[in-house]
Amino acid sequence: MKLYFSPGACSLSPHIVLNEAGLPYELVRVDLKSKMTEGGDDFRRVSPKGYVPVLRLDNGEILTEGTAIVQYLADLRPETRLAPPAGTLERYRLQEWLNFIATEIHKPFSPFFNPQTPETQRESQKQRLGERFGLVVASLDGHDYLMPQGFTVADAYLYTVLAWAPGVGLSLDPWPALRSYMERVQKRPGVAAALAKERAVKKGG
Ligand SMILES: N[C@@H](CCC(=O)N[C@@H](CS)C(=O)NCC(=O)O)C(=O)O
Repeated sequence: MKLYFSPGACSLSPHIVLNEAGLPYELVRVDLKSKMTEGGDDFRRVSPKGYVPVLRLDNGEILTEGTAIVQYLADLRPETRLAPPAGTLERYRLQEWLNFIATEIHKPFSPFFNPQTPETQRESQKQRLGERFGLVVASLDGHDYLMPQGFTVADAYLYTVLAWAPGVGLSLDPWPALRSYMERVQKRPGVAAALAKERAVKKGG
C-alpha cells in the first residue's frame, strides 16, 4: 500500500495507524500547493480531490477520506483492536468519535491556515474549539484513550488534529487532561515513529 501524505497534515493519522497495525507501506510525499508528488506526478491524477490522505491499495484502487482509510486499515488487522468489530455498538461509538473529530475539531482548524482569516473570526473559532475540547476532556475522565477498549484509530486522528493547536496560537494549557493525553499518545512507539519520520521529511525540505 502507498500512503500519499504531507508532513504534519491530517495524513499523520493513517500514518500512525499503519504503524500501530504493523502493516507494510510506502509513503509518497505530496506538495499540497503545487499538487505534485515527490516523484513529479500530478497528484490530481491520483485523486481529483487534490488533498491528503490518499491510500493506494495493492490492487491499484484509491481510497480517500481519513476516517474511511483508518477504519479500512484497522480492519486489515482486527487482532490489534484499533477498531471494534463492524456491526457492534462499539463500532458506531468509534464512528461517532471519528465524525466528531472530523467535523467539530479538524475542519474548524481550517480558518487558521488561511492568512486571509480576520482576527475576529480566529478568536471565535478558538472559543468554538475550546468548547469541543471541553467535551473531549469530559469523555476522557478516568480513561487513557477515547474508547474504553484502549487506543483506537480515533486516538490517532484526535492526536493529529490537537497537535496543530499550539502552532495556531491555541495553547492546550487550559486543558491539562488534553496535554497529558497528548504526551501519553506520543510515547506510543507507532506514534513516535510516524512523528520522527514526518519531522525528518519536513526538515529535509
Ligand atoms: N475530507 C478530507 C479532508 C482532508 C484535508 O483536509 N486535507 C488537507 C490536509 S489536513 C489537505 O490536503 N489540504 C489541501 C487542499 O485541500 O488543497 C478528509 O477528512 O480526509
